Amino acid sequence: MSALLEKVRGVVGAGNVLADGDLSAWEVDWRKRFRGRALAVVRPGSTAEVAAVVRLCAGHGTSIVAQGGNTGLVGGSGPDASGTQIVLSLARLDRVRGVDAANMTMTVEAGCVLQRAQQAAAEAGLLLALSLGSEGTCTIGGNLGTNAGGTQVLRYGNAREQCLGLEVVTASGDIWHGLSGLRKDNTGYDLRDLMIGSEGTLGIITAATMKLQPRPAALLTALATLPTLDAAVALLSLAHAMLGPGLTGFEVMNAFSLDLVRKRFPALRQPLPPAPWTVLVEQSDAEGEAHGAAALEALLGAALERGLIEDTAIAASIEQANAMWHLRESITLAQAAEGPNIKHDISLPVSAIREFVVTTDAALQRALPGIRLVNFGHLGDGNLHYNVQCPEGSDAGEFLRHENEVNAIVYAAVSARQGSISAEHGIGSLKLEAMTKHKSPVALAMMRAIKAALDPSGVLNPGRVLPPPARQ
Ligand code: FAD
Ligand code: 2HG
Ligand code: ZN
Repeated sequence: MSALLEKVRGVVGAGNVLADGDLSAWEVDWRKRFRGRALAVVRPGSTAEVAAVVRLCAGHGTSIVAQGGNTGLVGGSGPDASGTQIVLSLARLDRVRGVDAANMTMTVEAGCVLQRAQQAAAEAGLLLALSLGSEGTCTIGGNLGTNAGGTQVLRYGNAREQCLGLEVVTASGDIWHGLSGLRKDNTGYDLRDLMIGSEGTLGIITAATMKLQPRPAALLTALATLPTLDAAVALLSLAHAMLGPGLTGFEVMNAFSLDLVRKRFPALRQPLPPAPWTVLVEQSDAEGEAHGAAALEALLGAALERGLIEDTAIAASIEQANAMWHLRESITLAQAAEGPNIKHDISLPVSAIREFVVTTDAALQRALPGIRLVNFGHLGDGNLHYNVQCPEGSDAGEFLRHENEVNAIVYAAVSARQGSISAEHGIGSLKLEAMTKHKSPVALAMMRAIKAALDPSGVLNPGRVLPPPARQ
């Protein structure tokens, strides 16, 4: 038994240091693409315990991987294969510390599951406007660690925009008490924004103060089918013009995304017939159901008149709205059921998306005939999940040997259009190579300088986010 673990047991209690048995829930990522081995999984119960564990690990030169719900999609939340790293699970820091209704904020511990935080805000009559398909499992700490996006970004912004303050344990085991609920604070460098999106490499978030929003009086949801992606982009412009800030969701799905859902989840009813593209529009209305329905109907009517859409279905109940969202959120699960695949979480100027898709689809088909594109995502944010599944009937696992070739085609096309190779999921281990190729040397050098200043011994999630300089 290592001397370090003995000391860590003294801090968090023996029952909260898991070193034997099956640790795969912490060691294997959600997609089962990354399988590491941990020295132990440590589950502190307070910020002071997190700080004490970090101090002990730093003293022993043992590195730490912070973990929330382990739903990350880029291989950043589990240990490497060395068997020497501690997985620091924040799961026991799961309290809602408080809601300040007048300030429209809530303070939540890092391990609080997003859905529970949303519920606590709702109980106070307010809205925590962060929403992801993984919200029943992912945590506030992971959301901020990855600067998660999700389905309401076009109206409320991503996790960064929703966070006002943080409490963080630094690499040396100090506690930064930055839980401010202030909307204005220009006192020097923004440490909060540095921590958000740093994927556990600069500090361990133990709590956050999040902005809350007024709850809309009504939520209206509709699906529409479209002949082309051009039409979807035109519908987005029309929706901005006609719904203004009421437009809170605009998701796009290509035909194959929904085919896969039909194949893998035949019990899910699809209200509209198959079409080249389907869009899900969500409108939040401050004035109520009737006003909202009239606005959404006016939008869809105008779109029909202009020939942008072919068919529509407006949800007549909350159950129908949930079923529409469920279809959209099932694409990732249907893809996982179909077998290993190559994911791309890219963003582009909305104006460049159609041309990108037409050109890149063709380039991929030339390189690997028969590949199937599961192309869906947050069109309102210019963010596509441009995922590649192997040709029908071929071996999905074996197909992954083409990953570098596929990535080279997709990322070159993204970079040529000033896009991003990671819109919302982060870099983790999965995109280190792409960081080297597509992030400028100046940006990488500044990032390395920040890492060296805040974590000089490389204790926090080493090897993630930043490719080693030699790989440049
Ligand atoms: P983890 O997976 O545990 O960790 C993710 C990263 O954050 C790791 O690098 C980890 O070290 C770091 N981290 C975790 N906790 C802390 C902490 N307390 N302090 C510092 N660093 C920390 N993502 C989106 O952006 N938008 C989506 O729409 C979306 N939908 C998804 C749907 C499904 C079905 C799945 C499986 C995933 C989806 N994701 C989405 C990805 C994932 O859910 C998000 O990245 C989420 O924010 C991760 O939260 P987590 O608690 O699971 O973090
Ligand atoms: C979503 O938008 C998630 O559903 C997951 O970001 C995307 O599976 C994916 O590639
Ligand atoms: Zn997404």
